[in-house]
Amino acid sequence: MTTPALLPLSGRRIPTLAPGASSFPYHRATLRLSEKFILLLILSAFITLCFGAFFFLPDNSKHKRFDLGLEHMLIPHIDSSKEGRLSGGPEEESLRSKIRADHERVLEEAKEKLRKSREQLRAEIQTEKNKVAEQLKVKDGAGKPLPPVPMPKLVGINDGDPGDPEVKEKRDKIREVCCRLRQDQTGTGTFLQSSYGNSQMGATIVDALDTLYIMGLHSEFKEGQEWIQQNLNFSVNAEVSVFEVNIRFIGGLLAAYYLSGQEVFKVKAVQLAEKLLPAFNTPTGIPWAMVNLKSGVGRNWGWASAGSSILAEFGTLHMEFVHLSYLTGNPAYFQKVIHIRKLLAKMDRPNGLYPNYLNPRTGRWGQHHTSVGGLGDSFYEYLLKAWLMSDKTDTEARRTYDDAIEAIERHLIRKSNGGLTFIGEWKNGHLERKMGHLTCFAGGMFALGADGSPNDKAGHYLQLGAEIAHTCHESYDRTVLKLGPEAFKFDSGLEAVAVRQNEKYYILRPEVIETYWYMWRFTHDPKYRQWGWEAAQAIDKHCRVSGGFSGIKDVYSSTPTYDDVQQSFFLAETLKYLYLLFSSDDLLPLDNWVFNTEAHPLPVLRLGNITLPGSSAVQ
Ligand code: DMJ
Repeated sequence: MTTPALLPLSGRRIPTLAPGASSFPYHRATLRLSEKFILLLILSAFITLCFGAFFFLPDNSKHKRFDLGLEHMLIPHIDSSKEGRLSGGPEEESLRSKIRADHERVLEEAKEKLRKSREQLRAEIQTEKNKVAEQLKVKDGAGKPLPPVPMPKLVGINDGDPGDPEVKEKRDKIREVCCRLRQDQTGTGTFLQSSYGNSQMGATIVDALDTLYIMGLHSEFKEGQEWIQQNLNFSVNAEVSVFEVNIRFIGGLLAAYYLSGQEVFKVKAVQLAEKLLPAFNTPTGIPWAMVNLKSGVGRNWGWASAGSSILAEFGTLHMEFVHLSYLTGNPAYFQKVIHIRKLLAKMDRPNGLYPNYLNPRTGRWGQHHTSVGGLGDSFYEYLLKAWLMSDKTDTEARRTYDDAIEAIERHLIRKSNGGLTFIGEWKNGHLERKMGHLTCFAGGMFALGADGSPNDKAGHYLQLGAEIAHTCHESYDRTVLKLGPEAFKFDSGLEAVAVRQNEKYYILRPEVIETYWYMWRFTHDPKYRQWGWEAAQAIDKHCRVSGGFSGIKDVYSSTPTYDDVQQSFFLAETLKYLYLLFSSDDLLPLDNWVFNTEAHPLPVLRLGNITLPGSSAVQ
């Protein structure tokens, strides 16, 4: 008989037994099977016991079993150093109720989230993301205090008392305007509203700060400082002009820093400058005209020729950016502006003139229009001031200025039939015999640049400055209100008068008074104070309104209508230049201070022994 083969548990085949042979191997296999079965039973009983024990043990023993030293992270309210003291007493009870409360709160929050709209949730997520990004920036060092740098020699922060009581009286009246303006506008609550940018950015208050300081209005200045400390915020979803933000905000903050030594102004200036840097991300490094402060996306004005950037905008960054590199030790700012200069130096210039438009994608000029007024003006001003600000070591800037002015004199400056010197505009090979109020600043620029001009032409440029001052005074004097129009002609028998209705307005601009002040400083001819006083009186008589001062629409009409805007440059420039005109010359002497194009004074950097970061030398 054949015994069926048995398959042991292991699956190994057991040899078949012959009849009469010993059955031992068969028994051994049967026993092994039952042993394993019993072992399995014991094992499962043990596991069941352990499992049960886990559930019946007190809670704190469970924590001990899983103690990987992470409890302070997983359960933040457990202080591991006190763990040994938890023994089922009131402390443990309070811990339990805390955990319970936390769970309930999380549950509530989850329910709350489910009730919110998709947009709300998205906005919340974005806010969280921004917070994390800000924290990371702080970790990366963006929040670190700025490195200490030697303060340039600050000369002439004094009262500037003119001595002469008559002059002093006039000066006091100008100061009163500023003071009264502060009081009026506190009443109406408009002082913090800006005529530029959005209200969170407070253009007027930033632009006015250094004027308050120079006038000795220290409690008003302090108030402004507090507002800036608490409210000035650049993390706004706003598209701003790189140029305007630079000259008004960065210039204003830097001047306030140098005058007062208060760190907050420097820190804010640097924070804002960081927000402008994305504007330089163009194929050529010529910045976009506008940048969104939040997204960093840049673009140009729709009206600019062939998508171009504007000469007076990308060419009016140098002073502030050099100071930013000086104060932070970060070469990025300096590199951006020196790159612009190098790029311009390589370009062909029609008749030696700089067109107002340059395409930042192609690096080519747009329309061949050249102006020393709107769209061109402060580019020339900053070449001269870069040289002055570097303690006259930046000779490349001076050479570029001299070449540009030579071409301007050859092609743009003429005498009218009535003997008035004017600066026209170059449009596609043709001279337009029209001068803008903005162009009137050039009188002051020529006087400022006279010393140091080539071929000993200092006298010539001082004279040119005087002639421009005279022409601009005529443009005021030939109006009904004794305030200058936006643009005036020298054509078809016209001499320094506006023709078109849309050129007859006066918006509290400073350029003419600015030129009077420079001319006063260099000549001390009393007529400049007299002309300045005429303008001050006309402004007070015709532009003053209940909440402050307003632009007017027609300077040839005896019944003025208002535009209802008080430009921030009225406080930054017009009132400041008037005040300086009636002060002594030792208040902010021009050997030590250079005024940016918004009249914010920045100290001369004695670079003789200093090398700016990122440049082997400034030549
Ligand atoms: C100011 O903002 C600056 O002076 C700028 O350069 C051009 N002009 C305005 C005021 O008129």
